[in-house]
Amino acid sequence: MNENSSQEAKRRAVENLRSGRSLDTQALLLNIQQGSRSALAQGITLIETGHSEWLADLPRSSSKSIRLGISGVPGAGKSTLIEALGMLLIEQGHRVAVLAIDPSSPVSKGSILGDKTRMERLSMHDMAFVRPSASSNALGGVTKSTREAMHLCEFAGYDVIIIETVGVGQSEIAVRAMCDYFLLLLLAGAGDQLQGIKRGIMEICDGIAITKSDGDNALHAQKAVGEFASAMHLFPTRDHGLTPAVLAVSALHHHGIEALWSDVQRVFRYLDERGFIDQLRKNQYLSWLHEMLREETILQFYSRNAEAIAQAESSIAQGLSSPYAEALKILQQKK
Ligand SMILES: Nc1nc2c(ncn2[C@@H]2O[C@H](COP(=O)(O)OP(=O)(O)O)[C@@H](O)[C@H]2O)c(=O)[nH]1
Ligand SMILES: [Mg+2]
Repeated sequence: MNENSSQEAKRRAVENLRSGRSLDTQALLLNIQQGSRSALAQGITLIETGHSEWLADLPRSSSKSIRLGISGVPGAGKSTLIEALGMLLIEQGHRVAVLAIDPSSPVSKGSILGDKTRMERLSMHDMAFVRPSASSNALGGVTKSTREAMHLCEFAGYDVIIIETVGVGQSEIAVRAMCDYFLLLLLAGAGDQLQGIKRGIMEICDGIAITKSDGDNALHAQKAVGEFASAMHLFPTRDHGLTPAVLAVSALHHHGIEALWSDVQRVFRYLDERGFIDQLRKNQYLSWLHEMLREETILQFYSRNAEAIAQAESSIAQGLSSPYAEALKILQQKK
């Protein structure tokens, strides 16, 4: 019953937003388009708190930004690399947006603050937008809010979108589906190199960067590059036929960052020329449609049948009826 009333509250909030505040969101969209970073941040906050209906006014994106996903365990050097790469891209005239996904909420609070300081130069820069999102707060899931935030960033004129994600699992797969290039960061000398890596993640990445290739670690990193490069041939080739590049980088010493970006561009160009990028964008729009339909259908169903569901809950709790019988009864009601 609690569930129903909170869903009802969300519905009401959404209704308010639709009717009363539609003018505000028009203005918000205009400000975002004109490059206001605070408007963009506000827009993403709305999305993350479950208010994304106003995105109906967002024109379909015609921009072909480069979407780069970066994954690796905490401490692998993601944020430091993104800062270095982001600054390089800005020098080249790009506008860079960084969205971070961290599904582990209590732990992430600290690391999110850490990220903010680690991307200090980038987040201060006029040509960059850094959002260390606490997406655990996001209603409707990490994927949905990140995808919507990404589109909003593109609407705001950012032409490189970097999505930082932690760990291996569901969020990796989701981010992979959203990105044109998926980069896996690995630390040399962090235990059993090949054995420790999940096959799955190797099969979905477009490139591997061995991080912190500097000082005493440089030799280890070079060795790891050789090992991984030959190991890549043990994996089936990606459906587009490219073998992932393996590179050594040092974000601290700005080593290998240009080479990394060249590889991203190489892969993007290859995919674009063969129509893969357009296909990817189309598929994303389709899954966006279906996710929204699913979500809205569930909300509507629960709201329409609130009374019957409450009755069913009570008779199941009292042992008078089975969930199966009650569910059938509700589903068969004509409304
Ligand atoms: N020596 C060295 N240390 C690095 C490099 N990149 C990151 N680090 C350090 O590794 C730690 C974790 O980096 P961070 O970027 O926060 O990793 P994240 O958790 O993957 O985002 C920090 O103390 C960084 O200073 C690098 O290229 N060389
Ligand atoms: Mg980080």
